[in-house]
Amino acid sequence: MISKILKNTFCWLLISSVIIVACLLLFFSKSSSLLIFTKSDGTLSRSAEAHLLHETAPTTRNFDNLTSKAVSKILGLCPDTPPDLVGPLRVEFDQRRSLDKIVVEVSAPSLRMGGRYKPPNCIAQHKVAIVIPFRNRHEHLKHWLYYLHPILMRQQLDYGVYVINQAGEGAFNRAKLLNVGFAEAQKDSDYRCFVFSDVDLVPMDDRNLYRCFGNPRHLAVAMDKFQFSLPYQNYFGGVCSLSKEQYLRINGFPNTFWGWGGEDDDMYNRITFRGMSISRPNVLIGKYKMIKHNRDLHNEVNPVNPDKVGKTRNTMNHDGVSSLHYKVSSVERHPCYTFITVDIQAPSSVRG
Ligand code: UDH
Ligand code: MN
Repeated sequence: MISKILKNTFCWLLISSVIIVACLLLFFSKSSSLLIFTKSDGTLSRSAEAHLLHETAPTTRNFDNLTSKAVSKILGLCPDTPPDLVGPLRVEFDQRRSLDKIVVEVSAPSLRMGGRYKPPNCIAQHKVAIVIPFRNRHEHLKHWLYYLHPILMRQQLDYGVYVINQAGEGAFNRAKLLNVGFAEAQKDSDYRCFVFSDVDLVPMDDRNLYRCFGNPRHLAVAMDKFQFSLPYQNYFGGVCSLSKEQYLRINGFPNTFWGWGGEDDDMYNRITFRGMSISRPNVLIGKYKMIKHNRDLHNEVNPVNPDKVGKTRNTMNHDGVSSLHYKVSSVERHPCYTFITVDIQAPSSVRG
């Protein structure tokens, strides 16, 4: 009898201590995720690498299954220079593309719904949201997806593609849509870096890295439409990248530039007024092809925008991500992009 009671007590003690140990293990593994540090350019620090190595190491998982499969799960940080880049690329826009075909062509086991991707064989150093301002450019978007997904994969980024679609027929506002993309992408994941790209621009060299740097980066430095050179020294249009810290330091993009022109120059001013400079690739690596198009309806040149660029110093503190108001109409997850339709309270014409 006594031995039975002892046996039962021992069993209960054993079971409860196993549960307590399991709970403690779970608690410490969760709280240690707070130890991930990122630098101002959005990259992971070495302590984060150590942590991630630890987290993926089989030692924290099942000791019994220390098989070769488990060993292959020990991932290191991806190298600074991605090993599979090919350099110059051939980019052509003459054929019409089918989205279904693109989905098959760019598909990779690690590409998930909504256009989210992580490199399968290493831990990405760069967690990047790609934000595209959009309205009624579906043909352009297909070319962009077809070319960019393979490039971004070769660059070993942990990335997501966010197409921010302006609802309605009002005046177009590229910069406000980009602010919306910054806010919306972060609802998905803790992005550290943001690449803002026009839908009609495709890089002609995969060494042009879609990541963040010590200063805000201008990527589209040599477009075909400007004879493969900068149209002027302070140009910051087309494609750029900013870390979360850099973006917040300048209060993001302005919200008040309706119609075409000026918002990129305002960004240039914001960056220099906050004591930063522009980082750029060289003109060989920074070549871009733009899909030829006419000016869109409701995105006419706005003659008041250049005047506004003269006032950035006064406006930037109260016109930006801090004063951003919009309403999400829908969020659609497609196989290779997330499509977010937003009402940005647009006036009916660019002059308000
Ligand atoms: N965009 C849209 N829909 C629009 C307007 C703009 O999606 O209706 C987005 C798109 O991502 C585009 C970006 O905003 O790439 C910039 O607009 P844009 O391509 O019109 O600007 P860009 O400077 O062209 O390239 C200006 C008009 C050029 C007319 C040339 C006629 N030969
Ligand atoms: Mn264009």
